[in-house]
Amino acid sequence: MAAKKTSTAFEYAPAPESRAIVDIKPSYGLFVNGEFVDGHGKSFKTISPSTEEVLAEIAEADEADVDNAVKAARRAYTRVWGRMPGSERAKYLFRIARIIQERGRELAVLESIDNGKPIKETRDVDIPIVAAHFFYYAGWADKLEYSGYGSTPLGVAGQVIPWNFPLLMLAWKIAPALACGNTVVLKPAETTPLTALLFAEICQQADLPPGVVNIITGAGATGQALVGHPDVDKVAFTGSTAVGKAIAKAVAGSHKKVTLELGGKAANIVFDDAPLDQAVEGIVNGIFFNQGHVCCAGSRLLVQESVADDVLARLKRRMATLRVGDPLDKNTDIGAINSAEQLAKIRELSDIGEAEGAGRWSPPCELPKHGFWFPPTVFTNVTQAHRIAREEIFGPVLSVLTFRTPAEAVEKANNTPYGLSAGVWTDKGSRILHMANKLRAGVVWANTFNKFDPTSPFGGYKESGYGREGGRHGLAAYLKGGVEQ
Ligand code: TAP
Repeated sequence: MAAKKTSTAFEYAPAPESRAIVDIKPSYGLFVNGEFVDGHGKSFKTISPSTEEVLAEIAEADEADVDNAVKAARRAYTRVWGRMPGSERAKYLFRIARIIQERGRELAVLESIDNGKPIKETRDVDIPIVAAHFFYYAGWADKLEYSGYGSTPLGVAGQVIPWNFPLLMLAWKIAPALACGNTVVLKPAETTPLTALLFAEICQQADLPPGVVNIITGAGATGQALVGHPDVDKVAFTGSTAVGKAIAKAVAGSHKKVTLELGGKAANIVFDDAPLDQAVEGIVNGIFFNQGHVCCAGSRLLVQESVADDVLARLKRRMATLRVGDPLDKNTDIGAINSAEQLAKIRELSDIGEAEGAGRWSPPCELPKHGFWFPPTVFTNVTQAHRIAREEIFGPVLSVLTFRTPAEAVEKANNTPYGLSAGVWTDKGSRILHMANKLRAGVVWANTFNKFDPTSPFGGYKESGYGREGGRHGLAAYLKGGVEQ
């Protein structure tokens, strides 16, 4: 037995937000059937977007690896998980939730390093909501007969997630799937695999039966092999509308059930009777939270003409206080853009906005020399025809449009192929109800923005996808009696 370590008051202990509290291995295999195994395919590097430092070498699952993972999930479903009483499954989910809380700082630091998002967000938003998701669905596991969707699981779920909320998207996918008695094979995004791999270790720590959760890393081809695998019963995808459409076509005519959570171009609507300082906080949170890498980001500000100049002046003052920089600095408001590719897209669309005649403004801000960065940016004099008002930029870039009447606000807000979320700022309760009825958006926030809770369903209309995640509705996607809405 190792000698017990004695500690003195002066012993060095890494600060809770420091890099030293995470153990990043030089290389990672695939997590299949409860253990880490070598892949048959090649490997790729994951880098820190704030420094461009190579963090680790990651296995790239090929078709044979995907097949092994699906087979492991099928075995675990047939022999163990699909037969286990819900009350027993709940114990594992509660255990996972508690370990996530215990290892919360480690998960938060690792997420900030691999994704680039500020530690104050990973620590105070992402990871607490991840744990809450597991707690919430653990509570459902033995009460499925009250769900309204029956209590029969589907089988094996193939899940593909994006890079903007790596662990949170994993929780949205895995917690309800497991609670309902399904087993899963999940593919994290290529640029952010590390917290999913740490989650695999947490599954081991929780003694989750082998094969119930399998994590396979890789790029788009790995995701394609997973969703196309004939023994997958359920496909759950979060990502771009383009890939979502390709997946819908690929699974059309098969037995597979599909949930798609896709892009957005949300309107954040500010009426002249709104508390303006509060609204400005909501605008900032709506578009600069997570560098604007948010599917439901309030990327279009619709402000009533009579207060437009006032709101814009306040917004610019507030934007000048935002700190851009090191994701591990607790004072950082805006971290790194997730990849060079994403930075190029943001730059391209912003340049197009300028070329199309909109007014571009960013506060003076010194960006770090290494890594991928973009300053908080606002475009004024934007019209509905401008590409920056129509296309998802997925970065810290806000387009400002104005309106005179509530009817005009509704028309402009709904004038988009997307329909994921919207925000309304007003003092009048009746107006909130009226707008919520008229807006074609899955979520409408009133006098707040970007609020997430495991008990609330989340999902889109139109090209933002179909199916709901979260809440009781989120169970429908993983039970035989559930119909996708
Ligand atoms: P995508 O490029 O669509 O990638 C999403 C995931 O799909 C990644 O894991 C990706 O792998 C994989 N993938 C790529 N091509 C595939 C294919 N042909 N078949 C199967 N899987 C494939 O999106 P992204 O750039 O990572 O994420 C940004 C988008 O996600 C935005 O449009 C955003 O709005 C949307 N999003 C939506 C939501 C909700 S809840 N509606 C939440 C977050 C993000 P690689 O990463 O390795 O390419």
